[in-house]
Amino acid sequence: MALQAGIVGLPNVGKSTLFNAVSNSAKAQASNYRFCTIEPNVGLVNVPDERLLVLTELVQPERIVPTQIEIVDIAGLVRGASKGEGLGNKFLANIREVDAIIHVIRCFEDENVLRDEGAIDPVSDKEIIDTELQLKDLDSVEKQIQKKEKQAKTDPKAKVEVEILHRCKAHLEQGKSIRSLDISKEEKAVIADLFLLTDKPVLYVANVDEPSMHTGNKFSAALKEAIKSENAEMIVMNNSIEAQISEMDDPDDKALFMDEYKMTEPALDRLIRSAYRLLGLNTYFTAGVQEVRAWTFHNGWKAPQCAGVIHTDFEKGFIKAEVIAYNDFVQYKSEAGAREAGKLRIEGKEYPVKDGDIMHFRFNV
Ligand SMILES: Nc1nc2c(ncn2[C@@H]2O[C@H](COP(=O)(O)OP(=O)(O)O)[C@@H](O)[C@H]2O)c(=O)[nH]1
Ligand SMILES: [Mg+2]
Repeated sequence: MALQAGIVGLPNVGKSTLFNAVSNSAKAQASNYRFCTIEPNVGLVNVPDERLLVLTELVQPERIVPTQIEIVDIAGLVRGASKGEGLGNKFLANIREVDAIIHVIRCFEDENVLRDEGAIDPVSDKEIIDTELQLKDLDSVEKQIQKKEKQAKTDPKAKVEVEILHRCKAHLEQGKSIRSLDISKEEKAVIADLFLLTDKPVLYVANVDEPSMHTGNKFSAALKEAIKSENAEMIVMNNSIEAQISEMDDPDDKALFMDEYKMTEPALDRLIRSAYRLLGLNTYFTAGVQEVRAWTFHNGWKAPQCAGVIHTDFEKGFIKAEVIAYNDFVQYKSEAGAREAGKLRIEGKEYPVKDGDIMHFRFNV
């Protein structure tokens, strides 16, 4: 059910270090929350949300349940992967399964950490990975063109599809990713079942050395410049420090350590929140004395569909929803307080749920 973000990048850029940080921090939370390592390289991690803490203060529930996403460590992408280098095809298949990509790029110098690609060069590193993914997509698109061209002789719909596929092909051949192709929603449906790798939303992690973790460095600056036109987010962080933080069990030690590095929160939290947004996800809450809980829904979902996240019966038997905006709940301190202030709204089937809404569903069974 949880959506997946896959960590990709060249070897020795800090992917596994990042994954370990994710997985350690998830384990640390495990006493309170659900956590499982689904496979050695897949971890389910809580989405950090301040609002959950605020609601907990107000409601004093027995239990707090955050919402989660899955993070996958996808190793083995190297130059030539699209031609099968370094088990390339297997790893590209793994990327096909994820919903979003976290692209880690080395922006630190360290002679002790091996590197095949010469001097540190984040822009060229990014291009190597992009090229492999684009070549693989080109493969998929060309195969599809062959298939559709036969149909196009008799089927006008297939003819239109072939035209769209040719636009994709030309775009990829120019060394561009499908996510930057100017294409309408309807046209996009034609290529949806190809699960093109370069169509997936991407988030860049500039893995910098410790002195640059707050400011970035010349490498991360170059990367930022290179992705300017992509409208993509870039997070500057030091994956080694994150891994160290995640290994600390004692909260006081952790606070002291972070203080020393002038950090107000682990950069990992920022990363997970960004990945969550990248996946197009929002959160609504249920807030009762038994449980304060965060639930994930997709941008644009209406009340019944959101109710279905809790249970399919909630969606099928949906009658109405009682809704309190997060800020109102906080201002009036409780459901009763918000109700008295006239801030509890009754909403029907057409209500588009907003991020932060506190929901109470009424339904028939
Ligand atoms: N100096 C430095 N070394 C790092 C950093 N992040 C990771 N490393 C080291 O780089 C090596 C490769 O890291 P790893 O996470 O295994 O890379 P992967 O191949 O991308 O999974 C390990 O020895 C890490 O300790 C960093 O931010 N700075
Ligand atoms: Mg690794």
